[in-house]
Amino acid sequence: MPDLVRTGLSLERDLLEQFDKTIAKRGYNNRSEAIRDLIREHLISEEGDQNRVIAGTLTMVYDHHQPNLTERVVEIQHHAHAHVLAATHVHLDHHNCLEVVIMKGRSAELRTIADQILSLRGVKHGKLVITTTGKDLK
Ligand code: NI
Repeated sequence: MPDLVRTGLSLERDLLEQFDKTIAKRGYNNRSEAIRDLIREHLISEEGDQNRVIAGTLTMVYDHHQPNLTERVVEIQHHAHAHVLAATHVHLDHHNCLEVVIMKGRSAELRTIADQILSLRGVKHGKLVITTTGKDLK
């Protein structure tokens, strides 16, 4: 029997209702197992050789009316100019921007850049997708 720990979390009612609906569709019988799977997925995505040179795309949606946010996003990318190959920005509507930043560098470095941006207030969603540079694949 694994050593189980009970924990609690606070979140918006709407968010929890949406979560319950989506996990029911995917066949989960209970919320705990769905959250355990999310945690495992997160842990796997954090694994790997931190020194391996990878390519990655950071996709994010943010509200450009959030004070200083656009400036901070640009500043972080300038600071990381050696790793940022390109960035594309589209205006989704009056408030929301979608930006994709294409990067290449050591795994740990790209994660740091992504975390700096994703943790900014006003960034609504974002994800770093890591892929190979292709050199190690035939
Ligand atoms: Ni925009």
